[in-house]
Amino acid sequence: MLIQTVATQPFADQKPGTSGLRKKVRVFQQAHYLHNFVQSIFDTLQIPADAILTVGGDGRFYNKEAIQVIIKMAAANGFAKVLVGQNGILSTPAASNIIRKYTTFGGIILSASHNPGGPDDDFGIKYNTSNGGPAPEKITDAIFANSKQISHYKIAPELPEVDLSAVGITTLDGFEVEVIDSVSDYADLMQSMFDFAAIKRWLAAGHSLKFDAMHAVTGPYAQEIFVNRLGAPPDSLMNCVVSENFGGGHPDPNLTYAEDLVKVAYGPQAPDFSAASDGDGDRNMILGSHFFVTPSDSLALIAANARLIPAYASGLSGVARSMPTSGAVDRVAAKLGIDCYETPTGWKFFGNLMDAGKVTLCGEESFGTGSDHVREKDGLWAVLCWLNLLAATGESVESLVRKHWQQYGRNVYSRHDYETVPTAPAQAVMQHIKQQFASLPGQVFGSYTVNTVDDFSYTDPIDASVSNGQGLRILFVCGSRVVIRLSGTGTEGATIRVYLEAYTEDPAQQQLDAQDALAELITVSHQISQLPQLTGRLQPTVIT
Ligand code: G16
Repeated sequence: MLIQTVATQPFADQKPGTSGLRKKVRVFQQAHYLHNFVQSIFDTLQIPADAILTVGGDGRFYNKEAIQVIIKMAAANGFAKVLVGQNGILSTPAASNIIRKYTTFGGIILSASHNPGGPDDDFGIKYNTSNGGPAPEKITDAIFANSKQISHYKIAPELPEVDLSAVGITTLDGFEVEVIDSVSDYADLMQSMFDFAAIKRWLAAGHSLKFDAMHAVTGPYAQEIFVNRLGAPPDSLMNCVVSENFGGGHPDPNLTYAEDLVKVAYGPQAPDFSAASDGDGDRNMILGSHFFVTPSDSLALIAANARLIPAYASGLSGVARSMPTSGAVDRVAAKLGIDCYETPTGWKFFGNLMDAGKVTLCGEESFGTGSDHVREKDGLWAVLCWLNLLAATGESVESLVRKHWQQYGRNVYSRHDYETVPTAPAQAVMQHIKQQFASLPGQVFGSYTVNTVDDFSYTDPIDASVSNGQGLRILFVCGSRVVIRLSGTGTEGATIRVYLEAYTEDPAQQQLDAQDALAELITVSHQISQLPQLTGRLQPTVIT
């Protein structure tokens, strides 16, 4: 096989963010841009002679072109084989499963997750290691270092384009590309974990389900699992045909962007259970009839009731949450007598804990929930957890959550996002808070007294690696808190995230809408951060 070495120049902006490199499609379309990053990944790896690479993406614009390039570069860089999802499709959790099930060397996932797709929108690429999880920081730092000094990349230019539409094997000079069914391995895994018979009975008894794939990758997975295997009526699915630009929408399952589903869930014919997933299928939103479940509560509730799910019938080894996620799951862990870990934002921080057997369930406020069945968060898994719990208890979504609050108290929670803020004022907000680190403790703002302020730092309990600068925390004497950090997944300007949390055992307070219950804390967060004054933004873009 002819292997060409192509001279190239470094790009300065290939630093992976919270979850891989995410940029506008047009940035990736620049000559050599994608090639440089892929070579920078391969240069960090010691690739053995029999190494297999898993490749797949969320079906967004530029997915198929990028896959052809990656196949040619994998061949030139010494991989023996590439496993690729049919039509280039693998949801992120399905890719993680393929890496683990077929013990491949690692995988490349093409996705910008919940960000919009299309020629003027976003694309992304990330590397997952052989445990199926996103590469840890030491690898992403090495990839970035390589990208800054790259001088050439290797490619097999004569390898023919692979027909991604047909399942099968193509061989060339000993190098193999296998196009695999994107759905069946994942659907089998789900069927092995949950009580499908009970969920089937629950559906057959007349309970209703609505799932919104937001025109993104979970469409074919939902068809197979909910309709083909669980017997849900076909109209239980909406927006389930994968489109390269996600129907022109923003495939982010929250109350703002999943508005088609929210209208149904809060409408006159509201189903018993509604859910949505994002661009690459790792996020989830859970709704009951006229009722929204925060991701933090969802994690706590799944943990509290996990024994009702066959895969977790023997209990949990421990749980973990990202720092900005509410402390609801901590209370469940305390009651169960298991450990609860607090990590920085980013699923990659859960990998070591899961590999070491220290945690079974993990979750993040950013609509991510998952377990050690793969090493990514998993949208459809979370949906199946809820369906299994509804079937096993006979309760409604709302009654399950309200009973949980009665038992554990409620961590009233909300996140306010200020999207596409110019970088300078966003940095100014962070600086303004940091400048007050010494003076804030003890200060009184209305009914809130500041206890401590810090910039969250994490030492991994398994490999002792340290991650600094993971978010500013303002902790109040009463146990409430405000966390402010800049998103690491946006592609335009900065997104400021403000996380607000207050704990209450008062049944009357528990009934309040979160925005009402948190109103004073929101005002206090503005006073301390000066966010409205420094950014000119008076309202968040998205409230969840
Ligand atoms: C990624 C990460 C998550 C993280 C989320 C939000 O999710 O995998 O762990 O919580 O980004 O990060 P940020 O607040 O920095 O935008 P996804 O679904 O975008 O891959």
